[in-house]
Amino acid sequence: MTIANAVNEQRLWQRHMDLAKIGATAKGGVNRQAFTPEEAEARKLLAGWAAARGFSCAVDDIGNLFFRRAGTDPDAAPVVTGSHIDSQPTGGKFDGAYGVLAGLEVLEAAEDAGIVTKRPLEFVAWSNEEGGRFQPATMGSAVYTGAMNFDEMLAVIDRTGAKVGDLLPATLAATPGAQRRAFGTPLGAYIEAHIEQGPILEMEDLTIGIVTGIQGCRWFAVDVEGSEAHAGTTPFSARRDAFRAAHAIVAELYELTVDDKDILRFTVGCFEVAPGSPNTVPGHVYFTLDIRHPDAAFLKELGDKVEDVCRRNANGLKYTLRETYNVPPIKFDDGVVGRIRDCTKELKLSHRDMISGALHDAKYMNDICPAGMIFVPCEKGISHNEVEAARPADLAAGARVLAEAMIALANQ
Ligand code: HGY
Ligand code: MN
Ligand code: MN
Repeated sequence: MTIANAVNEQRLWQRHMDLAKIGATAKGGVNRQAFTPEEAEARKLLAGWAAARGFSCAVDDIGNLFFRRAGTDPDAAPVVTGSHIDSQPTGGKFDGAYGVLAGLEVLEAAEDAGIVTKRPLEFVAWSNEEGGRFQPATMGSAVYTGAMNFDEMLAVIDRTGAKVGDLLPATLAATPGAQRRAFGTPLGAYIEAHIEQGPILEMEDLTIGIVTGIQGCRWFAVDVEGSEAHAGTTPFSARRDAFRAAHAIVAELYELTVDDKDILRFTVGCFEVAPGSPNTVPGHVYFTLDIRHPDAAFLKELGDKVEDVCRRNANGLKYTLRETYNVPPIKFDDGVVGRIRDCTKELKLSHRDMISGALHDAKYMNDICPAGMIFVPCEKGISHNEVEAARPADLAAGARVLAEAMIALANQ
């Protein structure tokens, strides 16, 4: 039996439905943000499934959670797949969950088919991939490779002041039997499966996206300090209106980011006005910027203009600008990408090459080992939304490509 034949579509689908019960929202999505009790619960469920098949479990100090099926050479670096089980506040059932559960399916299919590999096979759930609550995103994978500093990440706080370092013990306690793994433990290769999160595969009626790279991304957080004042009595000349300044900054950035080709992405995802009373001139505004483009030079030039835009529009008010995330575009390993393409062709699945608009932990793995990604379609390309949907057959097709590619790499 080939591993592709052993991939079980129904089992893979049911695992998604079961995992999505943890943090389920009324609109059919999930709210399972990083380092919450819900995410810890999801870790336990995953660990139970893996233990039932005899896979060993390891965790590192930031909570990256690894499951291993042994190979014949215990000293060989594993072939690893995975993604994340944390979600956006209004997330879907598939973003991240698919990559983790496809990994579990590959290891289970290898068991079912009695396949022996030289290298161990592993799947991993990376910590805090989304970054919606704690910035930066892809925190777990970036700390693992050394691209981000562990101690600095422990000090990161959310908008309520909750600190990563204070929440980590509860996350780690979800898998008490796990071995401790050191950051940077070598990987032989890494392939991540993910829903596309965009409309191209569905529009072109294709099953597999062979991901050749990821576009670049820069995040900024801006605080503007004004003074509260009475909305009825304070003349404009006497106001220090934090909203008016923040609005001017954002308005100029929207103008700067007009792109006829619709390649550039620009998002103001958070915008908090304080104290939030109709009849008080706002004394403080906090907002975030997410800017993305596949061209490194373009992204650098545009991102570097943000400081100037803030200064010119702050209207004399004090502001602070912090860059919270800076990820240049990357290209995946030709060998891994070629392997994924070959396996897709052997399985006679329709496909195309594409670059990823979204970020993924595979970006950081690409820095330390040969890496690549597999995309499958999602309905109407909708993601970071509770209605996010994908078809069981497409999820299984992606898992089959992943399984064949991993087995091939695990015998190298
Ligand atoms: O932001 C991203 O692209 C990813 O979904 N975390
Ligand atoms: Mn994701
Ligand atoms: Mn996401």
